[in-house]
Amino acid sequence: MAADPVTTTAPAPGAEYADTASAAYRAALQVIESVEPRIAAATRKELADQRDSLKLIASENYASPATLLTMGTWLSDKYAEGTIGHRFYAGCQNVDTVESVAAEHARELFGSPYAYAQPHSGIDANLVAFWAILATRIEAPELAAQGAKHVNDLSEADWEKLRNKLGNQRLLGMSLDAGGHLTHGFRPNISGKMFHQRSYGTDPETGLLDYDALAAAAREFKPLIIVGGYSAYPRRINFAKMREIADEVGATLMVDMAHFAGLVAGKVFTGDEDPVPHAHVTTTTTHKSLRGPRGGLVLATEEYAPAVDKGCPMVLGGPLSHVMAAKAVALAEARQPAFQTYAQRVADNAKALADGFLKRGARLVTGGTDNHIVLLDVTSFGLTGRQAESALLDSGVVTNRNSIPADPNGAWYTSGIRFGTPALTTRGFGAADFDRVAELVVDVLTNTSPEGTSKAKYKLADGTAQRVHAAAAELLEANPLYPGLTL
Ligand code: DSN
Repeated sequence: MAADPVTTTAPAPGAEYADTASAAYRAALQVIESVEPRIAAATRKELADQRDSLKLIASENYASPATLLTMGTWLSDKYAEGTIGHRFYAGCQNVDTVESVAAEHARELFGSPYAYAQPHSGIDANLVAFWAILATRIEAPELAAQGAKHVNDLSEADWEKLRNKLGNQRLLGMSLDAGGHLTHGFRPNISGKMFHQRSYGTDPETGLLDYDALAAAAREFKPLIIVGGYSAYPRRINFAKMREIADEVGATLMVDMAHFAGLVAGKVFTGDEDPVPHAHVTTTTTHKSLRGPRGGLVLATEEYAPAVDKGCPMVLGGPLSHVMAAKAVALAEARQPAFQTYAQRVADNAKALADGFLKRGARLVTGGTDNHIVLLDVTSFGLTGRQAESALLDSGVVTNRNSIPADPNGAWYTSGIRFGTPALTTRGFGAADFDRVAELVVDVLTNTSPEGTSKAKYKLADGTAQRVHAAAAELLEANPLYPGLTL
């Protein structure tokens, strides 16, 4: 295997590798074209668009050709509900191999006693975790108390009692506007409906996670589950401290590391900042900073592993065996030393981007970053997040709008733009490039003005989009995506 097939932080892939991948994609596109040319065209166009834009969405990345190619096979055609060696269908011996290899790489990479590679996404991984915690903490003791082995052994009355118990548990998670995820107890999401939920947030002055307020909320609310982790918080978290709080109130600590799994895998977050040794259950996606295929993973202690292992068909549909295979390939890549170099560069580049904004007078939530996220408060430019996001897109800068703490514009229009460095770091961008990105973003935003009282409409000063597109093109050409890959 080439040391690092995507990033230029490691020896670039040899021409042979690029030629082989090019031939594979050309052949695949020809086959697709013969059935539905519009899909072949959209697939080609997507590569061109991704090559030609500054991808700064914090949750996106570029997977290696090996990872991508692994998904296009007949492994997709096999049903394999159940778990390794215990399936509801015959003929799953090769899927067993695939899932075992993916789980083995995940266990080794993250130092976890158990890994579950089946979740199709991060939300699925969180649902598996929730139900595994409920099964372990609520259902199993109730069955034992009734002398039953299985829920089907319960009388109707005891079953009703158990269902009421399962449906009346408490969850404490980070609020959406402080950077938490929808599945951390946001009321419109299933997590806010299946649990009595309460949120913890950040200090209004510093924007930093307030551990004392979190401990006070945990003591008062006594949740079954405390969820750690975030989608839009630009700082590291002390998971040892979170575990102490969870232990004090008898809660299970579940950490959703979807965003920063690459920084954990790459040993940028170690000790108290590595959630895996501290959490009872850790969930992640595989496609963000971890740079794998779209999908999820659950890691767990031995106590929770048996319940997590029942994720399919309890919560999940049949596993996507072709994607589990790609997870195995991407996790094997993440175990290479080059991935640690990559992960450190992701964090260094975020700092360079934040410094680039600060020196140009922009306001950042928490005043900076120490992970892969930079959250820019665009009210300082007189804009909503929606206006800023659109003006940046017109200029070839792809981001997403995001709420900021106590957001005056609500969750739809928002007041923030979230930036992330994983994708452009994969292309080879360094600190100087990210400083230039900050300059281009500030150029766009200072040349954008709201139209009337609309929170969506805006006007971009003449020539801005063209100027920024041209400058971005120089950066992108110097750091090509999939160098040598031609379709
Ligand atoms: N969509 C992911 C993100 O952008 O952070 C979370 O689900």
